[in-house]
Amino acid sequence: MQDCIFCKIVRGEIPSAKVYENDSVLCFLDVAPAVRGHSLVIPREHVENILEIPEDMAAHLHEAIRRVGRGIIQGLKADGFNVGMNNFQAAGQVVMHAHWHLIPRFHGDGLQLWPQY
Ligand code: D5M
Repeated sequence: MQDCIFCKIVRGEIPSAKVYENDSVLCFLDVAPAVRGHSLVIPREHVENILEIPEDMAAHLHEAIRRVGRGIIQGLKADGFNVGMNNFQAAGQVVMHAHWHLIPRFHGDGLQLWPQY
């Protein structure tokens, strides 16, 4: 996708702070982090949302999310992490290239990411 900002990151046309990559997946730091280490995991191939992700791609993404999550726990000494995804504009998706937010969490950090039900 020519104009997609995450496709431009995949192609190396705009810079990113890469955290992890393999043949099918890329992970880089979010430019507007909720906390230090807030990372985004994306498929290299352009798909808009979770409904468009084929099974084989889902397996690669799942494995990458686990790897980056382990890195957040071990590298940042986080106590936990949130995995979140916005799908479609109504749910807050701004970049229309599927991506997962990985947000490091610390005991007592007071971060409120989603409404409390
Ligand atoms: O979140 C889209 C996220 O993408 C938002 O947290 C900012 C981030 N973003 C946007 N542009 C960039 C670049 N160039 N580098 C890194 N991060 C970026 P959404 O779930 O679509 O609301």
